[in-house]
Amino acid sequence: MNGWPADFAARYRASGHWRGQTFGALLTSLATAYGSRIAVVGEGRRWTYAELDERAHRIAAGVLDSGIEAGDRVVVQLPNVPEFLSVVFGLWRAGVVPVFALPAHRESELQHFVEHCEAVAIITVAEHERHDHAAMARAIPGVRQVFAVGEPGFAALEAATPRALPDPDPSGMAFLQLSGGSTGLPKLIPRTHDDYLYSVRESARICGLRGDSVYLAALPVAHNFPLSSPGVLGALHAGAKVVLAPRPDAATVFPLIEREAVTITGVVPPLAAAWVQASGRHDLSTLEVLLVGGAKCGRELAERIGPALGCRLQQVFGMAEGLVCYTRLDDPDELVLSTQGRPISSDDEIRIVDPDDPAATSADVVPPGEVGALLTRGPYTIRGYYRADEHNRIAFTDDGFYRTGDLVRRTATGHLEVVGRVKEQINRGGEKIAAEEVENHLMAHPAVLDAAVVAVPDRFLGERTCAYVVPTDGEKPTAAELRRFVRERGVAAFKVPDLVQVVPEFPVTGVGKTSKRALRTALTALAGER
Ligand code: AMP
Ligand code: DBH
Repeated sequence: MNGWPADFAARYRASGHWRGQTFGALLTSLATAYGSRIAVVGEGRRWTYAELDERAHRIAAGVLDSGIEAGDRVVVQLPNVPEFLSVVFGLWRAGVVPVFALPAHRESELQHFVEHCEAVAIITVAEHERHDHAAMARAIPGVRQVFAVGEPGFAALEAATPRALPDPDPSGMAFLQLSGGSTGLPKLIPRTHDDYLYSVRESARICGLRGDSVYLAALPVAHNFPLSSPGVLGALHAGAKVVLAPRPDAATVFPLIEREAVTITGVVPPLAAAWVQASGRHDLSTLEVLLVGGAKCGRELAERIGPALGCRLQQVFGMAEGLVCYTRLDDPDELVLSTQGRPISSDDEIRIVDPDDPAATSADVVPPGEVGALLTRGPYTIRGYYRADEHNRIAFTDDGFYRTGDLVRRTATGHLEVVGRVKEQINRGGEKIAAEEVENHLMAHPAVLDAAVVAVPDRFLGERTCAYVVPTDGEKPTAAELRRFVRERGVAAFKVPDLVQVVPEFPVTGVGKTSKRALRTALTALAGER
């Protein structure tokens, strides 16, 4: 199912990338090696590797005792709490497949995840940021069970008696990660123990993680970046300490960096800018590396990070579908400031192809140094989304390359510079929004005839969303009403359009399609006037 062809799989095994180890087995060996070391700090609690190991054993048993079976899917919507780790390792040990929802997701997204993978349960938190997650989860149709951290049902999972469990297949689906997507609803990304562990292991090495490193998760930990680049998993792999920050703002994070002697963390560019602004009041001298990624880190910001925060900048360009690029810690400054890094693996295959042809094949490469659309294939890049045959025919080439939708240029050193994108997605400070998903919500409004959602340049976030709306003949809807309408349909707050423009009609392209390029140009002109 959606797997790598046998000859590729054999090659990745032969080169030692895929080692046949599961995450559950990894935790067992970590607990054996570093039992009494602190593994995770969060919410005032500190668990050693031995404790995390035991909690994961209990949760694995508790989940199976509750009737959930190996192979079942369970949506996990947890904020940055230590239970994220005990739950996810517990599910992995039980052979149950976690689906990583973000804390910002609401009814519409959760329902889609549950339906799409026929999830049997949701593991969430009773309340977070004044939102009743447990009630939200219980209202999702088709969910048999909801376990919420802070409620007795979850405590029962944690109190189960550990027992020996068969180790799941390391080459099978370990979890479903989310894609920001560019069409309709978010796609689900099937990752295996073998492929993900390879990217985690190499990320830990490339980011210089050691046993005495302290990794701080500032972004929501279920996101691929703080989970695996090198993330909490990379930190644990190295026997380091993980610190979970409840929120990413400087006022929350800086005291934690000081108190826990944090050495490495990762942020999106707007957060990096906010941290640079706020620096000076706290002792951040333990910080060695700041990873910046998720959206393009401009040169100006890149130059300010080292001096302001007293650490080395490491740019990261990654995607939940697989490919992750890093600038290396010993790269010349010029490359660190001006590129988004080079791939983890020498087996990551990169093709930069004709950007004007959405059906360009891996053979349609542009001349060296020119901008093109990035295609990639490799030992930790999926060959297809989960249960999405139709979309996969567009999103992957016949020979298995993933069409990232990103526009890049490659330097002679093999580093990639991200210069834009061809996919219909808005990158709102690292939060990805599929234009079509928001358009569909708007079109559900009775006064909306047509909608087109595009990115508008923003000084702080890089991009914000603007929804152009053509009304039906009746009364014109107001911008405020449409924004409220989208919010009330139960979507993540970051997807609610920042701007709404009601217009009589859309500009069209030569073939009669809505010209999003013309809409964007109009907006850029508008932004220039303000
Ligand atoms: P997703 O597929 O939702 O995991 O989002 C991955 C996408 O985020 C990439 O395809 C890029 O469009 C974007 N992205 C991630 N890191 C960077 C970066 N450092 N610079 C520019 N874009 C990035
Ligand atoms: O944006 C991303 O999805 C991302 C950014 C940095 C990512 O998935 C990653 C590193 O692994």
